[in-house]
Amino acid sequence: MNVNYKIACYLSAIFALSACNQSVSQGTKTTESTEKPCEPELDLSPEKLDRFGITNKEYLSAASKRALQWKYVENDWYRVFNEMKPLKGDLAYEEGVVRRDPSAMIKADGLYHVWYSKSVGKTDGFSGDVEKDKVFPWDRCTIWHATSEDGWTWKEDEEAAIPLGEKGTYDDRSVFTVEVMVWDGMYYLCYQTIKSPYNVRTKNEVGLAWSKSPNGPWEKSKEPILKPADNGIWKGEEQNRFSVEKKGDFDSHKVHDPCILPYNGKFYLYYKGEQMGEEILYGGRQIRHGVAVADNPKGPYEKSNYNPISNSGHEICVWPVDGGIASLITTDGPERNTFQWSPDGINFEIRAAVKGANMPHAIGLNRTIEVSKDNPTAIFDWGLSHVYNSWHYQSIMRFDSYRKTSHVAQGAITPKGEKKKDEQTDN
Ligand code: AAL
Repeated sequence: MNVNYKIACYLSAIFALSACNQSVSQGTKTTESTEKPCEPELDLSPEKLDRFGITNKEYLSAASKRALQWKYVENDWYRVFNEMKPLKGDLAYEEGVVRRDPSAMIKADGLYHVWYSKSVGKTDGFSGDVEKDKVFPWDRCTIWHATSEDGWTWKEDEEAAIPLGEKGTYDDRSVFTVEVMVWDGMYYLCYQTIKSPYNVRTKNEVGLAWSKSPNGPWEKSKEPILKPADNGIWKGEEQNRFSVEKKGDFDSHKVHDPCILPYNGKFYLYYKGEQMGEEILYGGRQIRHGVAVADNPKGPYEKSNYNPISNSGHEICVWPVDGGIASLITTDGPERNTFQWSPDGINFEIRAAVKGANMPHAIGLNRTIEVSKDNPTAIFDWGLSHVYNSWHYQSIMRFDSYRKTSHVAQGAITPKGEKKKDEQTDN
């Protein structure tokens, strides 16, 4: 028996993963196994078979086998999102202005605070002179701050919270997609950075700024706190991001959407990685998530050996709950539109699917809402996200959602034995 195959069977038995009927690929050579295929251990108890409506355990379809391996099938994480609603005051939609990628919302001095990317003017793309043009809506952005008493009407500061760095520095072209962390009386903003020129092959990094007050002034890190892996090789000189000799790690091109959470006495910097030579898989972009851990908020951040920690998702949306870290996986990959949870900040499992309709894709979580083991997704009651008014202009809007744990017709009896009254109270 091939050694790799033996190991795969052993691991699948331990973790009850589906490594069955597989062939083992070694470089270009693929060996069909003649051994009896290894099968994951399945719970075939009468209760389990009855719950999943499986009539005959001798005839298990691939779908039934997968269902029997699901780890979490309860409904306590499920959410339904309503249509997003416009904000008022300075964050109402403004023609000619991009406001996007809001940070989490926090409360200080009785006010809600949010930070976001802001730029002006339309997007030119990459076909002209990238030294002069605006290549993306998030190009030539600075980071702005606004406050609100009620989360609806917002007042924007007169000046950017985080301006561009001086010419020649790592953040001289754009600073954007910001997140906030409050720790030990200090405020930290982490955000994406671009150094000019902004080409399709330009590497994207992450910067950090800190202040004693949410109103600044902010002191910026002299160097990025996170960089893409340096082990991919471009093919040729043309500005083509799909053409590579070697792709390198999952984050060899860009590190994006940073979000730092204090966790287990350390600081976990979650981020999205983009790989050189990105592919389209499962009908979505090849986007993955990673984490880097530090002893101090300012770093140094060390990438986890377990990266990538998600093979699906897009913008990072993570929050602590029940002693672990939860994550909303959106947009890309086979596990898109799922809530996931990990007991250790690294090993995430699916807890629920989320209805895609109305689901915001660039969520700034409302960190003023408390979550609990009993209502782990309460943090989605309301918060901020952005919408594309057009490719050129985006604006920040307010989302809200409600918990849904059963599917009951109006006036009928709920699983808890109560009468259902209206659409939004069937939990
Ligand atoms: C978003 C985010 C990052 C990207 C761009 C702006 O969806 O993933 O922020 O750089 O698009």
